[in-house]
Amino acid sequence: TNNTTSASSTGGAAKTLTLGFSQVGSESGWRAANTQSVKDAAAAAGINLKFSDAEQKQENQIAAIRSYIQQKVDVISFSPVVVTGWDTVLQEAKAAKIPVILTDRSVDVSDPSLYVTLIGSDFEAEGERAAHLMEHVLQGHTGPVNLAQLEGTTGSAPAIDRTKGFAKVMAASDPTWKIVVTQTGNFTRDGGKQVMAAFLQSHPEINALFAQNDDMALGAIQAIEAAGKKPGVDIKIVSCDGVHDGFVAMTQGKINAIAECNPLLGPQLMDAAKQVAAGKTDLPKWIKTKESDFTQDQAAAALPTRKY
Ligand code: GYE
Repeated sequence: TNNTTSASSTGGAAKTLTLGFSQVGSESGWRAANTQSVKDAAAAAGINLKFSDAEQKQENQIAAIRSYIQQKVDVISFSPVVVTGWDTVLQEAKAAKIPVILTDRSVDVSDPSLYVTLIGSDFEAEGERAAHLMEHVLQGHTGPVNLAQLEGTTGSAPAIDRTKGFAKVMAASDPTWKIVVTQTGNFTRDGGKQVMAAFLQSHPEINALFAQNDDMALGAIQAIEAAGKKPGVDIKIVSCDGVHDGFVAMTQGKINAIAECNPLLGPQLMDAAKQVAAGKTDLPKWIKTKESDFTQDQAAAALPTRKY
């Protein structure tokens, strides 16, 4: 019989799936929670995870993906730092017959078959939700609203789409409300602090801030306090994410509202990786994350149950 020859490949436990994951970096609390979720979910699913941190640099992500191709991993996943510039390396993965799953951020590619699915949030909707939260926070306000905006990493899907969603709602809002200054803070606390300090110098009339993530809001709060103003009072603040420190700032009255963006994508990624490795090709092209809005009055009650 040929039992002996087939025993090594078909007998015993199923082959362990190897997933190569290229993370954006470690720029924010959101990212830290996302990384932890991916690592925990891989361990729980019995998936062999190869993990690398690209330090917010596209060339590092491309190098990591190429190395996963060389190592012949079963599935590649990455959270693309920016939307453009992926065609070549994704064609290489396709030629090597290694399926690619995007998490968190989308790409702009000419051939959609270069990735199986995107697991992540609707960032344009988050920008719209943030703008509606700003309207809520400014209810009853009289006089002009001079908004500052701290954008995320230039060219990244969340920065592009949150800017778009926020602007769309603002355009239909009170015509005296204006975005007077907008610049990237690269999704970091330090970036938020430095850029906000410069904004306060050049535009002392600012009385509202949309920070595209909590970390930039937290950095901006330091700059606002250093300038002798009260965050959440003199300058109303709305941000995205809903990480622990963002919630704490809400309970302190320093952030007025947060449009949540859920980083706990690990379990869905492991599920999708298993399906794809088993040959399933018809996953939904976009597996959308569910999330909520939070205002100051809800923060204290919600804080103990927050998972990140
Ligand atoms: O909002 C920010 C992080 O891509 C949704 O990246 C993610 C964003 C998140 O640095 O905090």
